Amino acid sequence: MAKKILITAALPYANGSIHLGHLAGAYLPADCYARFCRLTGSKTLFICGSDEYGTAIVHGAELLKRSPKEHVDIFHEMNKELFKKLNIEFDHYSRTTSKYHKPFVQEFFLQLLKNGFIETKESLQLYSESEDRFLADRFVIGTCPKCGFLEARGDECTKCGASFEATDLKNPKSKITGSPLTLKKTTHWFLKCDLFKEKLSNWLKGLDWKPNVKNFIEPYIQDLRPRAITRDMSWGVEVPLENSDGKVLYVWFDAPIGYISATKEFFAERGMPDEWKEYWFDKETKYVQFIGKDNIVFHAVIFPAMIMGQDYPYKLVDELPANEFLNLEGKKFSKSSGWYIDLADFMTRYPVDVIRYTLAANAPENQDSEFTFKDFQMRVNTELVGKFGNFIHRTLTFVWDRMDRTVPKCHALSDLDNEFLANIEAIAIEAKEAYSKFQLRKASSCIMTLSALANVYFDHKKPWILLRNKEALNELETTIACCLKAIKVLGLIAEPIMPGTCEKIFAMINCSQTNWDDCMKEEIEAGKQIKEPHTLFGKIEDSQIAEEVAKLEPAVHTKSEIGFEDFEKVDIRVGQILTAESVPKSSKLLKLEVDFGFEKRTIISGIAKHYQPEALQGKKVMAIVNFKPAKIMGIESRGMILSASDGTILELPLLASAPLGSEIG
Ligand code: B3M
Ligand code: ZN
Repeated sequence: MAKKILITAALPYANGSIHLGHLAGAYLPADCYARFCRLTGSKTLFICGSDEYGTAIVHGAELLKRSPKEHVDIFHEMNKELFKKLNIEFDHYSRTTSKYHKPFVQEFFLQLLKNGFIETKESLQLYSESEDRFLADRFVIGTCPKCGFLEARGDECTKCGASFEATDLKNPKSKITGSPLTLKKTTHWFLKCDLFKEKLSNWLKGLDWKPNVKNFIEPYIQDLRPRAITRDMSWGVEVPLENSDGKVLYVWFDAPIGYISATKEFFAERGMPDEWKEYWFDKETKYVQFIGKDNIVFHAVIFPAMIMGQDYPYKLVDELPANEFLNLEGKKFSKSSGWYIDLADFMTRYPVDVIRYTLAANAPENQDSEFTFKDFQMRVNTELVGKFGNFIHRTLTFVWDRMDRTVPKCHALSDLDNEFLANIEAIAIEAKEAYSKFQLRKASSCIMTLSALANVYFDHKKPWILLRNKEALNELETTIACCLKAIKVLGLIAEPIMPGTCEKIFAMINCSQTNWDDCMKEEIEAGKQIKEPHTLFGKIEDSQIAEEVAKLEPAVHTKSEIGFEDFEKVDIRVGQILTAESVPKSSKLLKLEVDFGFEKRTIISGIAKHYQPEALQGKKVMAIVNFKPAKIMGIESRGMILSASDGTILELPLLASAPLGSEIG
């Protein structure tokens, strides 16, 4: 292990609360790794913070009628609190609105400019005539230029993971109003990413990263072009140049620099203003960035290029464990459609460590993985309660009740004891290697393998029988001493994943948690008293799981907000159906003659599957009368009848006595 380790986890946007997917993809693996590094005695620094600029924030704040600052203040605190409850132990959790951040970002920009890596260009950017402003990134939706997904964002496609400029989208529209956008000239600063192609390629060749990361970025580097790093808006780090009013740096330019500014803040606040350089300027530092796969390009290409263009020797990332996505019961997590688990609420019902363990055991390391409630219940009931908790509890209650609460001596070892102890050693080595390679699935399975073996050993040795035979006292004591050793090692190898539980385990066996190697070497002193054992986990009932599943009702997605002036444009009137007949060659359409009092009109309506023509005669309905006339199956239709439908059932809202032609509003 390296002596000094710098760990960062992607800065979450302060635009919503983090969910299980974020936790599984970045924060839990990072926290487990940080805990593991601390356990092995490496000097470890674990840095994170809120990402507080960018269009996603401005958009989120606008929707909730708050200022961006009010908005980020709320979510920064909320996420910080959530991380604390989840036992994600950052050394420092900062934010990009911190006073340390802006000067750092501006300095980065100025050095890149001085070194010839930034150019200004007048270019065409997307402009909303109706909102009278340029729109970028998350304010824009359109068709992905790579995969054709219809709802790609202005800066990335959530379907295929492509990253691009908003102007690359086909049919770009305003996310707010849905109206099409035009192109308008504006001046921006561009990072000449293409100048770094060779350097990036050579650097990447020397790295031993997961194929999913390398395969993704190699072609990306070959295709690098200058990239706009400024935006026309007011929320962000201002461009530090004259005549740049209304321009701020793009959020993906400033955010990664947050890793450095947060480190500086951490040490500055502890009275060591230059100590951050011990991590960022020292080649001996091992720098590990934990991210989700959607953040690969910026961490593996753009931020490294920005660093390569600096005069100072900032560390480039050494390891980039980019995880795939975690899905929920077969679908993507989506707060807006109700398909998500509210973490704060979930933690009121289940202990943090069972959540951490389940996520670690299902970590989306090499492919997308699933969180399902059935699996959650199985992990808890079968694995944590049935294997891990059961072994620890049966051993400790035995010592407490039958052996005078005292740690026994270890006498001569039988073959079985030797085999058991060798297995404990081997599994601990395997777990150590798994943690050092960011393999949480493997580390979790080591915990369960050892628990299962230990239960088999206990069953085989039958200490409750040995107890009855005075001559077997040595064998009994040796058996229990071996079991206590197994508990200690379980407490060690599970610590990065279940820190709270392992603290309890160590307290019960009356040992202090030391570092990895010492813990493996030191025996638990014979003659020492243990503390009263308590069960570590409770079972999850089927009824609880059923309740959780029922909560996953997808919420209704309403259309984007409109003002009264928009509604006023729609002219809805009361009309009476005079005649109705089916349209030849169509199973869906009916041709209606409707009397609005001031005029009779022909309207084609798609209600044939739900109404017999004769049943409609004389009915008073509502219709939009200023709808553009349209030719449907060769017939001109002048209006649209309103109906209620959930996609299966359709019903016409009918009026009783309102006069023909009355306005609906
Ligand atoms: N906030 C993206 C995200 O939360 C972004 C990460 C920044 S890391 C410097 O997915
Ligand atoms: Zn796409």
